[in-house]
Amino acid sequence: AHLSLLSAALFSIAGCSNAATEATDITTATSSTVAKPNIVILYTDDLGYGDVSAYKSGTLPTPNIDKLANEGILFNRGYATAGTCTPSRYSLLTGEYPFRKKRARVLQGDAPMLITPEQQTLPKMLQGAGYTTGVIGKWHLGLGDGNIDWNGHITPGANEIGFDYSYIMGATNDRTPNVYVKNGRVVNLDPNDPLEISYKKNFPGEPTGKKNPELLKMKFSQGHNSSINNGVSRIGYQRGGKSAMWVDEDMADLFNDEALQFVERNKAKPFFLFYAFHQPHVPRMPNQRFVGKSGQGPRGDAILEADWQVGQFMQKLDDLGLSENTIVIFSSDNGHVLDDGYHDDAEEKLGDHTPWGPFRGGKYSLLEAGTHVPFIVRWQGKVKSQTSNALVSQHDFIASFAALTGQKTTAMDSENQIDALLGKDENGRDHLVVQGTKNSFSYHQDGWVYIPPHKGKGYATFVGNESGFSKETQLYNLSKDPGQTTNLAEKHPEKIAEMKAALEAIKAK
Ligand code: NG6
Ligand code: CA
Repeated sequence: AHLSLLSAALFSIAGCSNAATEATDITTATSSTVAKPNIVILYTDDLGYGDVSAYKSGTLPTPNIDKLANEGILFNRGYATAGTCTPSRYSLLTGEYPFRKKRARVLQGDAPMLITPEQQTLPKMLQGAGYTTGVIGKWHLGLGDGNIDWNGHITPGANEIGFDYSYIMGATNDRTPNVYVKNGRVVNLDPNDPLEISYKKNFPGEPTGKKNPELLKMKFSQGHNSSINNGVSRIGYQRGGKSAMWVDEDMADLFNDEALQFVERNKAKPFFLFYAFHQPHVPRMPNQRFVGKSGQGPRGDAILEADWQVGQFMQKLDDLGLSENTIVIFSSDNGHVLDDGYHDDAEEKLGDHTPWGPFRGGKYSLLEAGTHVPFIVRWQGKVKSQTSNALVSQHDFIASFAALTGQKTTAMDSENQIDALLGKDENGRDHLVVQGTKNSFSYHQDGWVYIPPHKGKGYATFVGNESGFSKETQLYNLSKDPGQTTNLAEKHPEKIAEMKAALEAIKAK
């Protein structure tokens, strides 16, 4: 019964009062009585809270993302579940905290598929609701069974965990293989030039960044000294597959075309699109059209390019008359980083810009800027323009959209926060666990954050972002001190005890 009430509530948001009166049992309702808007997640890679000008803390203009925010809900307290990519994406797609999955940490390009085909996922759940599902862009959740033949059918992959269509970069733009994989097959591969991948050793005679710096157009600062493609050395080795190798400067246009075509193909039926941008992850190599445009070097230019993609995508929805029937979410997998392995002037040309917003830390961090990310939801004509202070997390999408579309979820950590996500509830979650690197945790509750003592350096090696690791217990009152300047642990032993117990209980679940 509570489900039908919920659907009635949603239809009152949607202004479809006729549908609300018909919605008796949402679980068995026909498609005309359940809300089935298209759902799109625009997911950036390493974009900081302060990188979106709608948050008014940086100096880089992102007009298209801001427009999305102005027409929808700008969340001030939106989170990824981890300070790096793979674990955040794992959570977003499965509704599970990453610590529940052993291998949910930054994966190499030959790592086996992390999500098993038996697991429930956001796209699979939505397939059950009649959606056509697609993923375009960065994957980084592993592929295959541990013994991939890159020249054959690569499986299990995105298609086996709920995506009807996939056009992906398998890992990251700084890792081999530097090829796109479409529905389990490498795109543009010449069978006479088979692709081989290794993360152990180089293939004899192949150049590397370390041996052949003269071949590089962008120099590495740390790691990233292995195989070279397009004048950039990467992590990992590759040989062959030359006709399939990507050109970094064309990647945005390619994903943009793919995304627009996906929408065009599916305009007549409900679709879910996970559109995972590669920017501003390293190597930052935007198209020539954006070079020099930000005044902040390649990192800023890459963000402007991503902002352009957002604009193109929104225009397409408008052109097809889909804006009022599409929920668009914009977020990032983790916070900002400047030098993440290449000399690209990110630090030198930063100027007054503050990608970390008002927060401490950044990518890899347990502190706020690691996981407190841009978070925008727009449902044109259905949800009022507003800012929200509700605590929202990406791993709640699965339970929330299951509730919206009349499906069930088995995801153990995901909460139905559809009211918060659609601007009807100002509170959202009352607690949240987020992860830094090395199995470290922060626990949020009622505006406070507790960080247990953790071994390790206070700064991420080379990168320089604060890790948040400390021998001391940390406790911050985020509602008064978002910049985490004052550790209140000694003042509130009772709060520490309570939060510690709550965190342990969630971990033990
Ligand atoms: C690190 C890489 C970094 C980046 C990161 C993954 C080095 C020195 N650093 O190991 O450049 O690729 O992994 O980033 O190799 S993420 O956003 O996909 O999690
Ligand atoms: Ca990332």
